Parts: sequence; C-alpha cells; structure tokens
Amino acid sequence: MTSKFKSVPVKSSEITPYSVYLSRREFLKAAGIVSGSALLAACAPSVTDSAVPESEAPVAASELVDELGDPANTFEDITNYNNYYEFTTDKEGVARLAQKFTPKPWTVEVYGLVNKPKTYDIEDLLSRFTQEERIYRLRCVEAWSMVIPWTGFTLASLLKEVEPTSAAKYVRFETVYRPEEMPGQKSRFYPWPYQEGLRLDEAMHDLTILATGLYGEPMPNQNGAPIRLVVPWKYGFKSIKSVVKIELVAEQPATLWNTVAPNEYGFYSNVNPEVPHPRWSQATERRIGEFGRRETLMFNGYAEEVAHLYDGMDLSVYY
Ligand SMILES: Nc1nc2c(c(=O)[nH]1)N[C@H]1C(S)=C(S)[C@@H](COP(=O)(O)O)O[C@H]1N2
Ligand SMILES: [Mo]
Repeated sequence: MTSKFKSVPVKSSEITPYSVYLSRREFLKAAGIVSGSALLAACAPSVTDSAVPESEAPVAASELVDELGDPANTFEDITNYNNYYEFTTDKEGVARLAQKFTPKPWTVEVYGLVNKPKTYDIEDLLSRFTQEERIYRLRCVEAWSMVIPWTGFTLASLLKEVEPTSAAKYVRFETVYRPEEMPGQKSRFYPWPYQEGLRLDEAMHDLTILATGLYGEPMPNQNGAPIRLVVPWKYGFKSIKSVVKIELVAEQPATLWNTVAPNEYGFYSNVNPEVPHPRWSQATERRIGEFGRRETLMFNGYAEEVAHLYDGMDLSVYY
C-alpha cells in the first residue's frame, strides 16, 4: 500500500501527549499486541482486532505511523541520536551537552522584504498559530533516517502575517549564536551562526513547518528548542534548529553547508536517490531502529506534493 494516507494536519485536541501516548502503549503491551514496531504499522494484519477495544488500538496505531505505514521512531531514539554541530559533532553526545541550553525566553524576528516586520515571543507563536501534529520522515544527507511525530505550525501561516513584498523571493533562517552555551560554536571550522534558506514557494508549501515539539512534548533542546524548521522532502541539514531570525530576501541566501562545501551540499538539496553525494550513494538509507537498509524515495516520499515546485529544473544537477 502506498499513499492511501496523507500527512494531513490534525486538530491540536487530537494530539496525544507523550504521557498518554506511553500509557496507551503500556495498555497495548498488556493486551499482548506490541511485540515489535512492525505490529504498529497500519498495514499489519489485524489478527488482534477481537482482543482490543476499538477506541484504543486503531487510534494508537494511526497516531504512530506515517502515511506510508512506517512506525514513528521512539522518543528515546529521536532524542539521543542528533546532528547539532553547535554542541558537538558526536551524534550520541548532543543530548547531554544540550541540557544546559536555555530555550526561554526566546524571540523570533521576522523581517526584511515584508510590509509588517515583527518580533514574536515564543509564547506568541504557540498561542497565535494552531499547533498540529505532523508525522514526517527525516532523511539525513548521511543516509540515515527516522520517522518523527512533530508538533508545529505551517511557516506559511507566519509568513502571511508579515506580508512578504513582491520583491521577496527567498527566506533566510538563522540559528541562535551563544558560544557560552553551545561549545561547538567555539570551533572555527564553521561560519557560525548556522544559516539556511528556502525559495519563497518552498517556504510557503503546506508541508513546511516550524516545529515546536515532538511526541506532544515541548521541543527537546537537542532537537532544536524551542523552535526549528522542518522541510521533510529535503536532506535534514535544511531543517535548521533553534531559529531566531527569519529574513525575507531577494537573492538566494548563503547557507552554512553550501559555504563550507559547495560541491557536496547544494542550496536545494532535495532528497534524490539517483544523485549520489560525491562521497557516497544516496540510493538507500538506514532507518534508525531497523536492521538492513531501505530504498530512499524520491523527495523522501513527498514527490506527489512537491515535485511540481521543480518543473523545468534538471534534478540530476540540482543536488
Ligand atoms: N542549527 C543547526 N541545525 C541543524 C543542524 C545543526 O548542526 N545545527 N543539523 C542538521 C542536520 S544535519 C540534521 S540531519 C537535522 C537533525 O535533526 P534531529 O537531531 O532533530 O533529528 O538537524 C539539522 N539542523
Ligand atoms: Mo543531516
């Protein structure tokens, strides 16, 4: 089964807090039906239907899988295997180093080619914009991936509020610069602060969100607290963490990875199994928590929604 389900937004009232989620899982375990993540897949045969009250099992299962039927990674995996070079390049060391980071108070400045520039407090963003759950695949350029149940809101809803002018063609994002809290920012290898960018139509796409949490919890520090970009059809490095500035600009902005290694990390960086990284293949990936490898999907499985954005572009060149 392929795209029977869409990654449609859900009402915030339908979001399962992590605690409730856990107790449901415990319930399912007690009922003897959680013996492995495969059983949570929507496609799994429903041999246990009779043993499980209808209000429990199908709801829990549907909240835990993406639209392809792949189960979400565990909270444990998502929060202990991270790329966040401001802390360390050791993926398993980010969680500990990020504990000291203070995500509050926090403001996000939205400015540049807009009619109504505005600086938002994080509380503002949380109350003003409907928080939805989005279960997305995240595909790192290093060829590993996870499925993550984010909460957040569309970047489009924020951009509409500030009214980009007709001169605005791109959006530039910047991560906080706090070397005293982020030891990796003392490294002179990288041009801090981390920057990223999107074309305006990519930024306005409904799949593009500003995520404020995961598993119904506020965003963990190691995942980019208190607010980070998530662009699910692009390699993970485009999904910039701990954003403090969003600037509407006329020209394609510089990005950290494109500046450091332009031949390895393009501006677009759409997931594409057919275009290898100069140093490794992108044809397959390792899903964290699984054995073996899976085929990488064009646009990370979101082609139906986003391929039209790149009509006329030579996708074998625009890495
Ligand atoms: N500011 C900042 N954002 C960042 C990164 C980073 O090092 N710094 N790493 C990127 C990369 S390479 C990936 S794969 C994802 C990882 O997100 P996760 O740790 O929440 O899974 O964050 C991206 N955003
Ligand atoms: Mo990545």
